[in-house]
Amino acid sequence: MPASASTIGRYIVETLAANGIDTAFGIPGVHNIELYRGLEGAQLRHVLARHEQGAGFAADGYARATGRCAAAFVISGPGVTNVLTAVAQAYSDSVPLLVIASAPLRASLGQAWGVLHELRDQRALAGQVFGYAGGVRDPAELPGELRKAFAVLRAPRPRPAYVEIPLDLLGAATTLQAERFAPPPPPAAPPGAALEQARAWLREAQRPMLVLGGGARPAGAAARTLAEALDGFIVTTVAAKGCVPESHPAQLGASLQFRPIQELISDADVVVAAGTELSETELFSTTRLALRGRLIRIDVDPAKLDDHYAAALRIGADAATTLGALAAELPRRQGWRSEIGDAAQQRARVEAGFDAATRARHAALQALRAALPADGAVFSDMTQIAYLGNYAFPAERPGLWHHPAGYGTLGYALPAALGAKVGQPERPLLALAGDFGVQFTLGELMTAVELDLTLPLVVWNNEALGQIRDDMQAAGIAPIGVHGRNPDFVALAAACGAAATRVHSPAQLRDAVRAALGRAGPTLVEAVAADFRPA
Ligand SMILES: Cc1ncc(C[n+]2csc(CCOP(=O)(O)OP(=O)(O)O)c2C)c(N)n1
Ligand SMILES: [Mg+2]
Repeated sequence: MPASASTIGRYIVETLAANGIDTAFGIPGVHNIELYRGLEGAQLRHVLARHEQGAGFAADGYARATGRCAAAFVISGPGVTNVLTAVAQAYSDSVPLLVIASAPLRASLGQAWGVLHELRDQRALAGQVFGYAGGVRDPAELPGELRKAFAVLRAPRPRPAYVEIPLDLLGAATTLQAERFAPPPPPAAPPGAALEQARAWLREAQRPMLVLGGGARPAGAAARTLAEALDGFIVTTVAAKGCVPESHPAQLGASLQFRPIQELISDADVVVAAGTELSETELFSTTRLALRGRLIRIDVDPAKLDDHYAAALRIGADAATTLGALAAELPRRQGWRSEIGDAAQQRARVEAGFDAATRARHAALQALRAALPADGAVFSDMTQIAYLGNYAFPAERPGLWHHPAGYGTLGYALPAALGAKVGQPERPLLALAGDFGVQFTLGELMTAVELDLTLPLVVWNNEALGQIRDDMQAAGIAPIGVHGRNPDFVALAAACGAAATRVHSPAQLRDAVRAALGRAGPTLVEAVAADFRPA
């Protein structure tokens, strides 16, 4: 077929490009090669991943860094099942990414013929994990399916979306023309009566507390004004980290995991929870906050106005607009912050509980902060240093610290950082993973080498599945399955064509990361945790 002929595959690529998608992370296979026909001339860059899970995480990191959606191209069957873990991660953190998958021949679907890459019901499987899972059996359905997928990607609370196309359709000729789908309507304005009620409660409140989640990331300025007027406190989830500068006297940071802060929230007489599901993933040692005050929930997602935390007042609107409207009409007055001490004092209470191992991790996090310029960002994995970093990595603005908070997936950091770097080549970024978690997706180091990405990969090596070892110890369980053998990380990275170094102190870590940020290509920096001392 001449390259100029239009096929379903080309129509899809052109539709993605027309709707602002400029990057697809993927792995081609015999089922989806028609998606690649003519790709060399399209407005869409393809990045070859080493595993579909890596492609999914990369698309997630791309979206978190840039605020724009990327695609993942995967084959039927194993390509789909491999990407699902990354999709579940993106779903739980409300991150958009678009998966375009092939499916086997239409005639074979649901027939159990045992065709290549067969799943019993691939689309139904995807439907359990994506925000929208569409599929076409007739080309005429394709524009509608893509439109529905983009509506989910662009929704006020975005989710990942999926469209599958059987392989016998992908290469078929078509007259369909790529179109730009209209953006979704803006969310509804907060109702006046609800705003009045909220103001009345806030005017009376002695101990007001704002809890800001990912949906309130753009609401930092309004939240700050409101907290100042009320003399109250702000706590954020990890997704909202830094949306109000963490040095602000009202800002307790992403500290929901700590008992003194949970108690402070219990003591509050009004809690304004904006753009957050108050998830147990933030709380670590408990599954539920004990709220005694009035709870006002603000969310664009109606399901989050009233779940296992029943709200006294539900405002189904955007956090920035609502907090802005509340802040505009509240007079400044004295509240509990002046009485019990500002955020610095509350943080000191939290940090007084840190043991020596935690303080050593703290020193390493300070070194990472010192090595990065002000806009430098971290993509972290499920590792002890990152659980602390969720709180302790200083963030004066949003978007500096990314973590697989909602689904808690090992192997996130490296591919997500890689995807972010593809989206923002000028932005200084690093990946931070544990010695075990990094091995889940270490194959993506080759992707970073191939793309010559300036990307430090810091491996916090405590020679263990450290958190699980500590949990077993605390539970009186013998430490089985928590001391896997590690590779020589430095030699392994060198064999991949990356630079690599081993460090033993915060100062060495800082200098190694600085050097890594100054060279082309990735650098693995192995931090020997046992040698790190408290500051
Ligand atoms: C995909 C997946 N499998 C298993 C787990 C459970 N898990 C959470 S942390 C962890 C240990 C990670 O070890 P490492 O990366 O070395 O980090 P450390 O706790 O030692 O800092 C495990 C197995 C998980 N979160 N995700
Ligand atoms: Mg470890």
